[in-house]
Amino acid sequence: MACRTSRVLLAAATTIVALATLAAPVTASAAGSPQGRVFMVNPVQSSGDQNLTDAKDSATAVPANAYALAALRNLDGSGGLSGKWAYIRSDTGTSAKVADAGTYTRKDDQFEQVMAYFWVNEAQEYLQSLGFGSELPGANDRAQPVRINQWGADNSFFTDKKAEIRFGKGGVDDAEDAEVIVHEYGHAVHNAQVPGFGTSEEAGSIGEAWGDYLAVSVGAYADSKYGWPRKTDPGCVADWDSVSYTSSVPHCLRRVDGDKTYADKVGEVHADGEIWSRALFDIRGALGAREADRIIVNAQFGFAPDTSFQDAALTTIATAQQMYGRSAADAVRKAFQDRGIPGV
Ligand SMILES: [Ca+2]
Ligand SMILES: [Ca+2]
Ligand SMILES: [Ca+2]
Ligand SMILES: [Zn+2]
Repeated sequence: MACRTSRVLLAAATTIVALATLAAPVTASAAGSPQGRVFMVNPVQSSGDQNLTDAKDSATAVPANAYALAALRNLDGSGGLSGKWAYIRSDTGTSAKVADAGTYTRKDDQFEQVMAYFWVNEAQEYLQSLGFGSELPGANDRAQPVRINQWGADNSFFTDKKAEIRFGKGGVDDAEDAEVIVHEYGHAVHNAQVPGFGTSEEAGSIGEAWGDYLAVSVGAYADSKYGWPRKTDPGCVADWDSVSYTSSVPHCLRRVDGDKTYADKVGEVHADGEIWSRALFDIRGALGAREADRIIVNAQFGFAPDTSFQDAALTTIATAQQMYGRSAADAVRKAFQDRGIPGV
């Protein structure tokens, strides 16, 4: 199964320094991990500027203050973007060097490689911080292969055959938006939790919803941890990638705070995923990010590959009851009832 994003669907932290100028390469911090230049989730989200455009991948289309330097943790010391939770390959073009990771801009193919490494590592570190891989079972706690296709289409996907994520280029290069990166990583997490997950339309919709929700959750975690600005709605997914294929403002690939209910199902996984992702977003609103995400991820271990909304909702409610008791279970149930999920 390939789950598509883009136009169709589409640590012991060290310091972060917002760049004042483009000519300020910092390749390594004296005290710890090497530094990479990344977007603070994405440049639309961090600036609030809905008029940013791709401009054919030009470096000057995005101001220097949209970048930050952040620690690249868990590297294996090989000098490339290979580490405990991610390793990056590029089909064409030169592979990024860790020593240069603080110098790339968006016109460099290596920038997307650095973004992919940083955000996959960040996503797994977030899951680890929730207890997955220690107190709770690991959720894709392995080195995730990621491939950047320089000449590929404007499409990204996770392939369960190789358990590999591939990021396309075109429009805004997909790996310039952390929410696209983490969405795809969400599919990898699901597949690791339940091999082959997503064989029914409703299971596929849950997969798309989870990817969108994880993207929002990891972005919020990083914003908070590093003190990065967030100037767009928390419910908007892929504010930057979507500038190339949306005309209305704000630019969003999808939202996790929409009003769809079960009655709005159309039989397409990305569209119907917005029913489920809103429920996840409401659980977060009711219980807070940490408790909500521990319940949501832990419940997913119990989903059948072809689960229905009803069965998955009931499993999530039962997981909340078992982990946090009655009031948490009631909050989770209400979130699914508000979406009109039958039988909950
Ligand atoms: Ca680029
Ligand atoms: Ca794109
Ligand atoms: Ca966003
Ligand atoms: Zn997807």
